[in-house]
Amino acid sequence: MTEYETILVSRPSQAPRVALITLNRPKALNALNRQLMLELVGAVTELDRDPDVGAVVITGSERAFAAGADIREMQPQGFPGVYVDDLFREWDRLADVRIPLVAAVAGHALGGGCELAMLCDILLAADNATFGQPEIRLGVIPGIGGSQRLTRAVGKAKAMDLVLTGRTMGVEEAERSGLVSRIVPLADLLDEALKTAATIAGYSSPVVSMAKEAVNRSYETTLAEGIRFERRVFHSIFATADQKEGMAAFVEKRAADFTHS
Ligand code: CO8
Repeated sequence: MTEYETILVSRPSQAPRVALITLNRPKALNALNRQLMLELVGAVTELDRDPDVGAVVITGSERAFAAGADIREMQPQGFPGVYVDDLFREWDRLADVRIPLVAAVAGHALGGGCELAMLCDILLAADNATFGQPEIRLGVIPGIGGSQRLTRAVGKAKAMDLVLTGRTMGVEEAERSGLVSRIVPLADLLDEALKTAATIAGYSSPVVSMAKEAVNRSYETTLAEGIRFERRVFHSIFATADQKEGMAAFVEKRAADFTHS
């Protein structure tokens, strides 16, 4: 496995077919600098191609999932540089992977940290998690999709409130607003995230990816197109061995043994 400096990648024994990525810049509250972005995107892309991995958990520390893009790194930059480098563009690659990403969020998830959590497919949050897009306080706006994904997740009223005031919201409000999938006690967060990921990884990988693709399609198209897309994908699944196995197992009253094919 590739060696990284800003993240830790492991394969926890209690969660078969699951990889765990831990953001690891504790002194900077996991601020997302360029190196971390490249390492994280590289690791996820590699895991996406690994047939032995069916889901990925991304987590931070108990104090911070990530306190945003690295302000110290951004501070000296000027327009031509950020434009030519297309600063933050790499993050988009996380939205393109087929493998499900489970965010296990504790502590601060601010700015780019909130945006990274929103790039994941399922967001489990510890009871100490806080969310916000405080960029306005720094004289900028969200730059990793926050103005778009937050608005789709929580609606215009709440997104405007957060993006224009820069205030932070607690986990209860975040769950009520539809940003968070589930709240979990801090002590159970990682176990619960690994369990969730292992459940997903136990299903048929191609079918899981199709389910993810179908849900994501709802963001990009009309209802009628989305429903046509879903039905075509649904029909195509009848060409998989896992559809045969899943339905046979139900009829025969036994557990399904998916082969991811
Ligand atoms: N970047 C760099 N370093 C950070 C960041 C950050 N985002 N957040 C925290 N740190 C560092 C601090 O500088 C400090 O370092 P040091 O010990 O060397 O001084 C260390 O982490 C610990 O932080 P604090 O002492 O501040 O810890 P507190 O517990 O007192 O406060 C907070 C925690 C509230 C999270 C506070 O650190 C904070 O407000 N952080 C910044 C949050 C923020 O504004 N995030 C948004 C960043 S901008 C962004 O994400 C998208 C930008 C899009 C721009 C688009 C351009 C194209």
